[in-house]
Amino acid sequence: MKLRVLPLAFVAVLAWSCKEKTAEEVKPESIKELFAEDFLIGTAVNNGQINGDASQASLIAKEFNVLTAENVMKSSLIHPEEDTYNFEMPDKLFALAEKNGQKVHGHTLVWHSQLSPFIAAIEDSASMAEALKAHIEAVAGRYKGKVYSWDVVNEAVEGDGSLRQSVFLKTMGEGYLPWAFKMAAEVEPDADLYYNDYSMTGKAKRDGVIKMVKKIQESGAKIDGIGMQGHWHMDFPTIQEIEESILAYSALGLKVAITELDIDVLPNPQGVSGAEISQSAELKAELDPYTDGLPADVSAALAKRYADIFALFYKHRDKIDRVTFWGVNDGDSWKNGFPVQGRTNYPLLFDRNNQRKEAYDAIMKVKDK
Ligand code: 9MR
Repeated sequence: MKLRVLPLAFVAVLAWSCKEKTAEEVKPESIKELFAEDFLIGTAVNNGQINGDASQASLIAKEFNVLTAENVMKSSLIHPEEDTYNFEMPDKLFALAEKNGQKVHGHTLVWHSQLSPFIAAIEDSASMAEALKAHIEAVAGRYKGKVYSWDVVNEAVEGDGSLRQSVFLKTMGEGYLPWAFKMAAEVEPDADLYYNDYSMTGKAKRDGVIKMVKKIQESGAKIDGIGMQGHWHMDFPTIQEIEESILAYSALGLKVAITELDIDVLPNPQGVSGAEISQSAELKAELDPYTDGLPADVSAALAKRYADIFALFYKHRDKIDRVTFWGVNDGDSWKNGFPVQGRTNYPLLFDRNNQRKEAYDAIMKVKDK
């Protein structure tokens, strides 16, 4: 009797341990692996990270498969004067991405903010076209064949759906929009070309963006995608508003990317939403409640919010090409300074010591359901 039981128990243990091993082997070990078949997972990188800051280098390589320069490819930095280009940091970004086997998303070619002062001062259409052409040729041209996708135009639509009264609109009229996409496609025909903006879930703005994009499409210009900056909050936009927007943009026949994702956990000063950098509010204690750490209930609520959002992204994985976080850890985030300077915010997946947060673990379970 004893002789029969022993081998059976041994076989059972062996079978169990083999099964465990197989399950472990296929278990994704990073967020980019989890969604490898679904969409790219990206992050914005700052100067320290581009320079290879050792405290985050392996995390960035492990978790993300596409990088965006948080600042160094914006015109005031990469092209501060008419005949001056600063390619040192962007070149380093491309080298880092190559070393890590990551793609690069280019941000951004035509944007009213962080705009080179000499372009901001232009007053006539011909000079503006000439300056933007030179800018696009130099910047997109330098990285031709190395960029996965470009934000060609950034933040050209207001909350009410009207076109922003930017220096581009004032000098060139609304024709600057299709013109910019045509110019980008001439210089870099192989990258996906995006229109990127914040507050993309508001009805009026969404309608305005769709109207504008249709005109770009009707002009024959190449446009491949819509970037929805995800500078969102705990209770808005709703999952339904995000879903309706993904569907509406996708219905244009374009890819959708969730760009610049972060979830603000702090009280929102009245009248501020989106990422209108010109807005600001005064620092008051009640607007900065978590200076000593994120309370457990808020951490759990943030984890649920991220899980709900990623469940939606996963549901629409056939429409979504990329999800990019706007920063790696909470300490890096621009949200510590906007719209109130000097707050302690917790919008990302890694804490100030680069440790995974509850929100990270919640996202890693999204596909189990
Ligand atoms: O995160 C960026 C921050 O470091 C800069 O100070 C800021 C200046 O405008 O730009 C931030 O990134 C913005 C992005 O380029 C475009 N969408 C809104 C983002 C947050 O302001």
